[in-house]
Order: sequence, then structure tokens, then C-alpha cells
Amino acid sequence: MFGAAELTARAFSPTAAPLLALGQAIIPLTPAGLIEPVIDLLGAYDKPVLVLTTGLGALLVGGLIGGSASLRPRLAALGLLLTGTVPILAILSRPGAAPADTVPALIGLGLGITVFLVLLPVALHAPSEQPIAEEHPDRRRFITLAGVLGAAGAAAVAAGQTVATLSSDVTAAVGKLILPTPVSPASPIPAAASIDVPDAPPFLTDPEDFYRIDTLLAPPQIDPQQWSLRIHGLVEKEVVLTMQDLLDLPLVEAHITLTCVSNPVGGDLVGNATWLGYPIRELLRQAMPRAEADMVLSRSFDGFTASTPIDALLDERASLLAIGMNGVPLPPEHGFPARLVVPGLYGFVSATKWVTELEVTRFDRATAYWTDRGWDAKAPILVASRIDVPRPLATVPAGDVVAAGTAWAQQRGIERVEVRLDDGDWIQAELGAEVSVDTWRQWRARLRAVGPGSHTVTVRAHDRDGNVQTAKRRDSIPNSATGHHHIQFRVE
Ligand SMILES: Nc1nc2c(c(=O)[nH]1)N[C@H]1C(S)=C(S)[C@@H](COP(=O)(O)O)O[C@H]1N2
Ligand SMILES: [Mo]
Repeated sequence: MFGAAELTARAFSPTAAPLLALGQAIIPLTPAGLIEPVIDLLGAYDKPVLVLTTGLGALLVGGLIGGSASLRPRLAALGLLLTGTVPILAILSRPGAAPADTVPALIGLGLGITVFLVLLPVALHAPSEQPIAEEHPDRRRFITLAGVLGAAGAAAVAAGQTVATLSSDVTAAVGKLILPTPVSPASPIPAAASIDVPDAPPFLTDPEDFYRIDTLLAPPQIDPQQWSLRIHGLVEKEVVLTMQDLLDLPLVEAHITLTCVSNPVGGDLVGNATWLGYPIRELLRQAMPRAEADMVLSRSFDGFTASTPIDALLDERASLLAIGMNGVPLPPEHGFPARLVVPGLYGFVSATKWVTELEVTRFDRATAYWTDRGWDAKAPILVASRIDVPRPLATVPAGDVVAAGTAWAQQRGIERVEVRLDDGDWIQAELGAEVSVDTWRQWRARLRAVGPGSHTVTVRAHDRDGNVQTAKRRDSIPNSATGHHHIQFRVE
């Protein structure tokens, strides 16, 4: 069933692939209490694990139906028919789904029932109690037939996935989008912004390595020609912006570090990029928000929403409707063709990817995706720091040990970073040059004459508002984890 459907789905639209649609349908139904432990445990592997689990679940259901078929063939056939409609419903529930998108799943269902009808009589003739050694010809026939069909199905699923990757329309669209030159380019990054320590991450994160967090199993395939952004709600004048309108505007560039509220202490759900876009402030001004508005609910193509305090979009900070990342169009995973980037706020309340709508509203009138699941409605970024070198449990030679890492407090800037060895005194780390208050700073510190044995290094950062990173441990829900990052290493 799945093999036929996955393979034919590619002729229709990505929305038509049943496994993806099933997995996608599960995401918003996940109980809120499960989300944080799952993100902590799986990190960016959550998506492949979900698809795999969905596939295994489907196999299990198929196995149960098949197992019951010899006793209750009619009931099993009915079960097959009913479970076969679940992916069809999941496909129809996807944004932008057309009735025609269910055709592949229907073909799959038809083929699945055919296979069932072919295998059933063979299975009914094969005595299951017979010991393997005394091979019954029908038993062998059944196993061979089922094996061949199963392998063909698995191969079709794999082929469908491969074709999807190779023939994706959005990859072609990304390649065709030519980014305009910014009227206000970002300041050049001085060499001194990077601390010169092997194995430390680069100052600018490669889009390939940039963390990805969203509620989609596969990024939506949006044709930039069809894309538009609508600004509405508590405004004097509705504004609709097409991609051509956006490309014709005087674009600006800014270096901004983006952070996820779900980043565990020491985690890598943080990245730094040079974004090209148009100030959201200017767009909102065109729409003329009413005085009572205090929030902008941004909505993406797939229905995800984020609630951003309107002040963060109207004040002087570099809040952007972005189309470029480090000099190239946004990769599909990071919001192609357009997304929001707001310095100083966690991604879940500000950085809507595949954005199609800005609804000017009020916090007491509307709530966003993660707020409905227990996270805060507003979430400024807390001062944070991380150790990148040495790696946890690394073994280093005795003597001076260089520790290095990253610290961030977007909108306020990093004032100072301190590290301590074991229970020793805090010593001040050396900081990379500050590129802007919206970007992270790299740091390094020389731990003097570290003797053999097991050691711990701990880091804490201070922002320019005088806030010091708290040692108190807490979970990321509702507004980010806290605590000092420390790692253990061995000296020989
Ligand atoms: N459409 C959409 N936009 C989204 C999200 C999402 O789930 N859907 N996740 C947000 C969250 S929680 C974060 S931290 C950032 C991450 O952006 P990145 O994946 O480009 O790093 O995107 C934000 N924008
Ligand atoms: Mo996030």
C-alpha cells in the first residue's frame, strides 16, 4: 500500500505522500507534556524518528490485520479498508491539499487490497502449525510471494523518497531566485570576531549546519511567484506584498544570532547568520497599526503561528522579513522564500519561516502555536554561554588547557565571560570582537597548569545590562532552560 502510494505521490504533489502526511498529522496531536522530553532526547533526530515510528506503526497494524485474516478474513478486509483511509484523511488535512492529492493513497489502497486478496487464499492453504523442516509447498509459496511483494513495496517507498529529493521543485526555485544587492550591507566581520581555536565553531554558521526547528516533516514547496505576505488585522490599511514587490524594495543586511527556547544548557540550537531582508517596521508602517495593537501574530504557509510584541517589530532593532541567509536564498528548511528574523526574541515567538501573514492584534485576543502548548506568549532571550572546546570527556595533555566557546545575549550584548576549573575561582575569558549586540561572541580562556586526572570546566556570561547567567537549573518550558554549562575532561 505504502510503496505504491509513495511512488505515485511524486507525480502529484509532495502533499500526497501518505507516510509524511501521517507523521505530520501526529505532530499537532502530541501531548504538550511529551514535547519537551522528546526534543531533549532526540534533538534534530525527532523528524526521522517520527517517520520511522509511523512506518513501523503501519507495519504493526498491517501485521495484526494479516494475522487475524486466516480466522476472520472479512473482518481483516474491513480493517484494511478502514486503516487505509487514515492516510487519506491525513493528506486532506494538510495545508493546500487538493482532492486529487488523495489519488496516490487510493491507488495504494487498491493495490493493498489486491495483494491481500492474492495472498489470503495462499495463506489459508498453508498449514501454519507445520514445523519449518517439513516445508509445505503452499507455505513456501506464501512466504516467497509475501517476501517479494514486501521487498517491492519497500523499494517503491525508497524510490519515491529518492525521486522526491532529486525532483523537488523548490530546489529549482531556490536556484533561480537572484538576490538583490542590499542598499545597506552588513558590516564586514573583523577577523578578531573569531577566536583562533581549533574545533571551535565558525563565527558565521553555514546554512547547512544551522539548527533546524519546526513542526514540519518536510519543508513546504512554495513557488515564489505564488507567494505573498498579507498584513491585516488592527491596521488602517491592509497591505499585500508579492515576491516581486519585496525584491524591488531597498533591502538591508544584518548579522543576527537566532536561538531556540528549547536549547538545552550547552546545546546547539543556536546559530549565527547574515540575513538579507526588508525591515518589518517599514512594512507595518505602511499598514498603519492601530494604537490598541500590542502583538503581531505571524502565520506560516502551514498554519504555524508566532506572537511577537509589536514593539519589537516597530522599534529600531533589525527585525527583518528575510529572503537571504549568508548571501544565498533561504534554504527550504530555513523558510524559503521568506521568513521573519527578530533580534532578541526566541525563534518560537518571532522567527516564522514560510511566512504568509502578519495579523496585527492583541495578546488578549490571540495566542500562538507554542503558547497553546504551555510556552510563554513573549520570550526575550536570556544571557547564555556554552563550552565548545574541549569536547566533553576529551583527553588532553597536562599543562595549560585552552577552553573556548560561545556566549549570547541578543539586543543587550555580552559584557564578560568567566570560566572556572573544578571548584576554583572564576577567571575572565578573552572575548572575540563584538560584531553587534545581536550576535554571539566567541570566547577563550587559558586554564593554567592543569594536573593529571579528571576535571570540570564551567562557564557563565554577563550581559551589558548587568545580568549574570544564573546557575539555577530549570527546564526550557515555559521560557528557556537555565544553568551553567560545564563539561568534564581528562588530563594525562
Ligand atoms: N513555520 C514555522 N516557523 C518556525 C517554526 C515552525 O515550527 N514553523 N519554528 C520556530 C522556532 S521554534 C525556531 S527556534 C526557529 C528556528 O529557525 P531555523 O529552523 O531556521 O533555525 O524557527 C521558528 N519558525
Ligand atoms: Mo524554537
